[in-house]
Amino acid sequence: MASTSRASKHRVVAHLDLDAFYCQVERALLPRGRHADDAPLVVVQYNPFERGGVREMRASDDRELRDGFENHSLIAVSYEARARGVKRNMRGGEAKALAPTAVVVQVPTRRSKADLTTYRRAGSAVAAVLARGGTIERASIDEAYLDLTERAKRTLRETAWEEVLATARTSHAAGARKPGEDGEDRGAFVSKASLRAGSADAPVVVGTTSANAESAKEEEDPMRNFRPKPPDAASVAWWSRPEHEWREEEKLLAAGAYICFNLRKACVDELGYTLSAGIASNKMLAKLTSGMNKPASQTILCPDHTSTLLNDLPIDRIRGLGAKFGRELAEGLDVKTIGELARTPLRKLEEVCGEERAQWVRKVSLGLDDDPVKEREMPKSIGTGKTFRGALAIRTLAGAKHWLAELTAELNDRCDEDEEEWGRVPKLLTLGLSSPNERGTSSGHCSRRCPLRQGAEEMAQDAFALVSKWASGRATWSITGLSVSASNFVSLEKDSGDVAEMFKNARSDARNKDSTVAVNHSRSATVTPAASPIKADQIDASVLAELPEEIQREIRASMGMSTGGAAAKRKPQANSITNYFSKKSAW
Ligand code: TTP
Ligand code: CA
Ligand code: CA
Repeated sequence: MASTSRASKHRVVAHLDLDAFYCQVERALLPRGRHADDAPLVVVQYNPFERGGVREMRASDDRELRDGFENHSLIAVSYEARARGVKRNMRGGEAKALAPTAVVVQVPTRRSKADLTTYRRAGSAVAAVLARGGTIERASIDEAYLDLTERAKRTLRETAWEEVLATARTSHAAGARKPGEDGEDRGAFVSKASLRAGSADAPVVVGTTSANAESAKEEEDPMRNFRPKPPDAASVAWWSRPEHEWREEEKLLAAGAYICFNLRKACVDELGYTLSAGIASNKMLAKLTSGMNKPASQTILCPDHTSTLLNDLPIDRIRGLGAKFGRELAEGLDVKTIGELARTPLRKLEEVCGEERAQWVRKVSLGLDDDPVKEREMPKSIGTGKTFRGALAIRTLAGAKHWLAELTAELNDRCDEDEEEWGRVPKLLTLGLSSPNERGTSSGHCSRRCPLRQGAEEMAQDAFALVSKWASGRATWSITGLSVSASNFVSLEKDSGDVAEMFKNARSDARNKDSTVAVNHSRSATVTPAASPIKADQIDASVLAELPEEIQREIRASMGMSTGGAAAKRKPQANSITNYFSKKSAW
């Protein structure tokens, strides 16, 4: 059927982003009743210059600061605080001057740095709810893309159009114009203010002082630009078209808006968090629209409105055109907007940025983006390393001990993050060591491994034992590179639904207990005791294949496994001590 095959290439992609994320998490952790629910709230960074070192504040501690916050910089600002002119990157003192009733909460700290575990866990709980909608690609600690195409098709088959429409029409329609309205008005939809509305970095639209903040008058309500607004007249007109005027792709997007609304509602009902969303035909456009009507609102962008939206859009609003490259383009071509970029002849684009990039820029300027929404892959190993060249080479066991403590502390943090995201724990600790004295290897690199015991200190002890043993066999030695990695992951057998459950428990416990208890508990239940040897069936062939050949041989030999085979023959990744291990992007 022609219409089905045409419809099948249309995608429905949503981008969802939590509103004032850290603030929402912190508000939920504050004792109920201590402050009004709508009190302005800001989250501040710890003070790195604090005399006597960074104050340790665990997630479960009362982290509300009543004084001494003047120089702490703001990393998250609630919408109530934004309404009073408070912006991200201000200092705590400035925030209090603008909003004297603001609640100031400090980010949790651990080992002299910010501990984002609580926020990550909240982000995972939200992602677990959103994943009910379709393929999810988490894009940062508080945002994700969803491919809603299949779900939208099913919705249109199974749900009455009136029902879909009744919910979907609560969304703003970006770039829509009222019938008869000419193009001159379109700037209203693409101005910096409308795109950035609600952004913590944005210039604040309404100025108000604490003196008139109490005013009951509607127009002096500082929150009036920061509360969810009903869609404007142009949006309403667009949604009100009779059904026969709707094209298939528009209906699909409307179904996407219906699904997205319900997912956002589930996040509010089940977890208490609000998100804003953009629904469009690709990731780039969805991301662009999700921030247009923050907070707690969603915006749909249909194909007919895309060029209107992009026409006056400053170049730097598009992902990939924000930094140096965008500036080079703007200067080289003397253009300011995406519309101007779209009208630049391809040849001119190629002169400024080369053929390949010109193609990309052309597509982007037309609102095209075929990047699929893809679930992030689980890394096969997590590792970290450091080189010590020339005079920096390590020549004493004390030196090795110091650096191993640093490396294993980082490795442990990353294992914790990995556990939260993927619900698994590593079983194999591999030490990588480079030494000019190391004979028998072409690269001067050798590896040692042992069963992995959870915990930074345990890992440091075990890695140090491996280095000590290596050094004890040599009269003189020096180490020019050290790395530690964790691999051979074993699932904790927690499905994604449980993440939300686990987080709810952690939240209710958080006030009097360390909120990591839930995770540690489930972890200890499945961890192999440190002393138990690694058995052949505990090693995943694909993990083994990722390790350097020397380590593969060693592991196989120690477990009596046969050497060779397809996995063993596969070329390992670059053997450099620092970039060998698959890096995991933090989010
Ligand atoms: P954002 O999504 O950029 O901002 P936000 O969620 O606070 O507000 P908005 O409603 O405008 O989306 O960032 C998510 C969290 O990441 C934020 O709550 C705090 C943290 N963050 C920082 O710590 N430093 C930063 O520079 C930024 C941008 C965010
Ligand atoms: Ca956000
Ligand atoms: Ca974000």
